[in-house]
Amino acid sequence: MVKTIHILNGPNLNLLGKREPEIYGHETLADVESACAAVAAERGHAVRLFQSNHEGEIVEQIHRARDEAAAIVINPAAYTHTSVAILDALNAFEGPVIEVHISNVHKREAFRHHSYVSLRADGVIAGCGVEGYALAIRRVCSLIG
Ligand code: CA2
Repeated sequence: MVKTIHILNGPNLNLLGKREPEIYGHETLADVESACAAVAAERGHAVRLFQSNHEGEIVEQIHRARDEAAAIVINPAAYTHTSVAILDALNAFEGPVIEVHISNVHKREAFRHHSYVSLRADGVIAGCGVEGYALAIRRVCSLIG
C-alpha cells in the first residue's frame, strides 16, 4: 500500500535557493520535493510538501497529517526554537517524525541550540544541507515499512 509522507516547512523556507545561498544552498523547495519523491518512490511511497510562514497553519497541517500521513518530516525553521504549539501538535501525531535542519544549528547562535520539536522527534538531521530531507525520507521509509 502506498503511504504518504508529509514534508512540512516553516517560515522563510519559501526563499530557499533564492536568498542566502552561502547558508542554505542553491536548491529550491521544488527541488527538495522532487528529490524526496524519488527516494520515497524507490520504496513505493509518496510525499507531499507544504510550507507556511504562519505557526497556526503549520499546527493545522500537522492535524491533517493525523489522517493523511504515515510519517512527518519537518523543518520548523525559526519555530523550532520557540513553538510549544507545534510540539503539542506533533505529540498528537502517532507516526514517525524526523526533524531536519539544513544548516548545522549547533555551529550557529546559542538560541538555535534548543529545539522544542526535538522533544518529540524520533530523529534529527542537521547540517547536511537540503540532502538532509532525502536522508530523513529514507529513514521514515525504514520505519513505516
Ligand atoms: O537550518 C535550518 O534549516 C533552519 O531550520 C533554518 C531556519 C532557522 O531559523 C533555523 O534556526 C535553522 C531559517 C529558515 C530561513 O530560510 C531561508 C532560506 C533562504 C533564504 C533565507 C531564509
